[in-house]
Amino acid sequence: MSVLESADPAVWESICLEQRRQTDGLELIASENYTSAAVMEAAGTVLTNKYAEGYPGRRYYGGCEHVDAIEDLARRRACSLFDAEHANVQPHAGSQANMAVYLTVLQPGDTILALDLAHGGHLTHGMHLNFSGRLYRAVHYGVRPDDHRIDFDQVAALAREHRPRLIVAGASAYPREIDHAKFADIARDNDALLMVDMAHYAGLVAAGIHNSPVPVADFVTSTSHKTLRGPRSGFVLCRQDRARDLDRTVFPGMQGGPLMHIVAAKAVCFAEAAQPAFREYARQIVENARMLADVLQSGGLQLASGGTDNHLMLCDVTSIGLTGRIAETALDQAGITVNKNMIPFDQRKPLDPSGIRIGTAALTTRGMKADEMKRVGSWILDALQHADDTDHLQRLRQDIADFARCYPVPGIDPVPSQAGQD
Ligand code: DSN
Repeated sequence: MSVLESADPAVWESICLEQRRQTDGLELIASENYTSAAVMEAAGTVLTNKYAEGYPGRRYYGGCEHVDAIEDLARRRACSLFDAEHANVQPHAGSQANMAVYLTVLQPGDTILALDLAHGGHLTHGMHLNFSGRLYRAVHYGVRPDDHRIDFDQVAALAREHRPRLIVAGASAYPREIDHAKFADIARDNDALLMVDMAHYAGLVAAGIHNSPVPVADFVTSTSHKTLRGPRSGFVLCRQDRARDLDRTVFPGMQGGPLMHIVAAKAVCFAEAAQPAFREYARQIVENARMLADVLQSGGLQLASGGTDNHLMLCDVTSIGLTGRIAETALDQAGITVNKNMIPFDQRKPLDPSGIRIGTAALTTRGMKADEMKRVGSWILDALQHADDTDHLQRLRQDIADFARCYPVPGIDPVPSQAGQD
């Protein structure tokens, strides 16, 4: 019996059930992944006990010599991985990373120009209920109606018209490679700063598969837990001349003590992402996404932009008579986890949109390749075609669990197959 099991059986039980869900299902949420056992171990250490307000060598607490070494490692590794001059690894998550940049360079009421949430942007890119939309004047560009690619003519026209202080590139639901240099040209032409939120595709950038925003952006923000496969957290990269202002914004400007156990886990993640094996992993994510997209399109699903260049795809399930909410629920019943999502120019509402978003980073971590994607794709189609047949979805769930258990989740002992059982 574990310590937690005896100390708090209720929490323990839910963790066990979640572990089982993660091993027995097909995790296709585009922003999720499975960390390595080493990252997980670092995140669950005594470092959670330590306060370390400040920065290495300049802390407001004693006893920081070891966490200083860890934060220094994390910063150096982040800079080396992304070829950046400065890294702040203290933001607790991607939202805080974005907030740090906004508070560094913007005053309340300043204008930001960012991708519309309904076209693949993020809440922190100026959504009206989010701090970013409440503190700043957000103007949004979108994708083109014909090919669902970023409409750079519109970006340039809006920049000329509104003279934003900051242009934000990057997306949460955009299946194509983003041309950072084009954004940088528009920013330069309009005396704007450029921030790239690469949270979704940071792993692809680290592996050299997606063009890097670091050489052309004033600030690059990211999470560490999506394609980068680290702990749930965030970080910011910038040039040396912005470092002091950025650091002062993060602490004392908006956060107190950094989560040093998570900073340590980020350090581990950055080292892992610098390995040749990670480059191969990232290449496989993209290959898997292309294969899955092909299978789904062959089965009658329409994909925004007609396919994918990265780790994710946006499927219009109204093309087979469903809604995003119904599709998400049916897939969940079958043990396939996705999220409902708006598609560009969606006529439906966010809580029941026309699409679902699917990503391949997590299944690729489990060692799945193109052949497995064919199987996964046909299960997705099967579940969607039987969205109102609970018995069918339950049978699929059993087949999927038997299959999924053959692909280990890092750090979790293999679960014996339950083939033949109820
Ligand atoms: N909420 C995340 C996603 O799912 O894309 C972005 O931060």
